Amino acid sequence: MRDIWSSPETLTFLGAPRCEAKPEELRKAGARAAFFGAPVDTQGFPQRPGTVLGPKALREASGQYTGAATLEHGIDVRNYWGLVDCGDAARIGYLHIDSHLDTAESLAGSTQTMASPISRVVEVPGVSPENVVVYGARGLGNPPALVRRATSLGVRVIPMSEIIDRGVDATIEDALDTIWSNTDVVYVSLDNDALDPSCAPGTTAPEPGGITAREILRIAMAVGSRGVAMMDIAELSPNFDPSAITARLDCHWVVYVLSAFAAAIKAGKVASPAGRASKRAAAATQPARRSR
Ligand SMILES: [Mn+2]
Repeated sequence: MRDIWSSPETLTFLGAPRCEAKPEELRKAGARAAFFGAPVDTQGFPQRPGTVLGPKALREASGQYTGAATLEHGIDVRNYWGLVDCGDAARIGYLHIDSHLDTAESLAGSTQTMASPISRVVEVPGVSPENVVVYGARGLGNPPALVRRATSLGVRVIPMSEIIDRGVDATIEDALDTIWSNTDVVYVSLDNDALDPSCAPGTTAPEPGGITAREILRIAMAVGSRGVAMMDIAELSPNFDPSAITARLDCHWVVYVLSAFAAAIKAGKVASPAGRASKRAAAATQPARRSR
């Protein structure tokens, strides 16, 4: 049976040569026009999904013509415009480690608030709610309206209660499977209030009953072993932590993620994010000169 849902990797729009979507590459190719796919279904019309297949459909349809010149003008637009095909925009997975759902549409009239990251991230082109996970939600900071909104947005919530029941290893693997499902890259955000205040008191809204220091290092290794394109750390407030253990734990988070990522690249389990990183990655796996 013919596979109508996918097209060969080699199929490009109007048979145009492939080109990376970078200004220097486009200049080098002499391109004055480029085809660039954005295979996403937005949440604006959830009853009729399908636009995720649009770029492939255009490439397939264009392959049914022998040329690219109209009867009226007789100009081959591929040659005239130096047309190239830049492939598709990356689909992005997003892991949000936080005691808060952060699904508020707006706060006090503003849509860009500390309680709205999930509402905003699902609006980013290339991000589908089915690749968004909130991990570690708990406590009194999640009113029913925000719980309902998490459901209506279609993001996956793995609450702290589930992490306690099923364990860190099983739940973080589920989270990673979800954010990595048909995506090219992932973004991981760690809010310090996901952590238990006993190990991370230096944060704006400490909530009891959170992820322990041991558990977050375990999570870091799981995250790193799959690779990560972007990371951030939110809500680090050193003024609430005279012992400075929160910042030290955050340092560990970054180093453990990058270390597990480097080990996975070295073992051939994941691809290096860029060829130029290979030498640096190899250098970074040399034994550390000093430790404490
Ligand atoms: Mn939070």
